[in-house]
Amino acid sequence: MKATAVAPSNIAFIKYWGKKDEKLRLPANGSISVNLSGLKTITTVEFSDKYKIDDILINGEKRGKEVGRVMKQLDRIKKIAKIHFKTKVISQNNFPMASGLASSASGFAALTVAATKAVGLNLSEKELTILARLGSGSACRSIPDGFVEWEEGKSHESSYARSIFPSNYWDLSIIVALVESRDKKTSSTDGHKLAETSLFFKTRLKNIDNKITTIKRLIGEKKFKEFGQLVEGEALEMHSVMLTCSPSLIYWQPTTIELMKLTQQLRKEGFPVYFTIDAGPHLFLICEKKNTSAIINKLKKIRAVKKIIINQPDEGTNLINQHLF
Ligand code: 2P0
Repeated sequence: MKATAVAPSNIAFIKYWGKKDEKLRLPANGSISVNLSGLKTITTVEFSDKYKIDDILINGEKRGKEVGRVMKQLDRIKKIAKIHFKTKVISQNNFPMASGLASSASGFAALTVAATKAVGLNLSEKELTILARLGSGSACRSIPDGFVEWEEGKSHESSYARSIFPSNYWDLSIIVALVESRDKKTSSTDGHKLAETSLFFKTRLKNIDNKITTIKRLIGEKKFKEFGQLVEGEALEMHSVMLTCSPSLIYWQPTTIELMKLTQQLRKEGFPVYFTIDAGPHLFLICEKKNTSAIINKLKKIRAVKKIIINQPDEGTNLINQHLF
């Protein structure tokens, strides 16, 4: 009863920020994302009566803050499979742990796919996304292939993710510029709770379905410039909600703003590139693949950028035969 899965992280073009049901992790709105080829989690799970205690090792740490959430997710899966064995889990990210890059999406996607396989459940992709969502909302988007829509849904069963375009549909690069930050980060789970304290939140929700319809059309037509403008505006809109909630959430660092301005400057110089930002200080620059090296050369000149990670749209979560133990 052992299985291993590899899951990509994802970045949202239209963001999930705010929940309408905390416990079920039902989002306040639907979201659209793409899987990232350079940011992955690999997880091996084994259920066995040979284990006397649960043993969870995440990025080499026994007592990481994620362990409690991992145990809860394993309990959900054991309950469905009606088994009571103890569990061993080893999970590794291929991106730096201390970077502040979110790992809950790839982490809970890999855990859910590996653990359900290890207990012998044969769930459909849709069922896997519903289950992963309970671990971490954005994790549901890391399971299907390529460009993904998370249907908001009105109930547990109707809030799931599905692929809208395959990973090879559009040759984009998503370049992550890592920005150093010493601030203690407010977790996304805590941040979501504050969203509705912003006066802008209601207005955002009024327009979000239109945005989702538009972005799907623009991806479908591969209209890069209009797509990029919408994605960049959406990131700024989500951060406007964050900045104006109470207490205010300021995820940016001075370098974040420097990089936003660099992106504008690059456009003036004729490079079509747009940014998006997650719940953190890092910039995700989006360009057509053919322009990747030109943009990287510009980024390398910014001293405050600690590391650059290049991504292409990626497949969803897959089972593999190479186990970590
Ligand atoms: C997103 N984020 O759509 C948005 C944009 C961050 C900013 O989904 O509480 O870690 O585990 O459901 O999924 C981060 O939130 O929150 C997130 P939980 P999650 O990617």
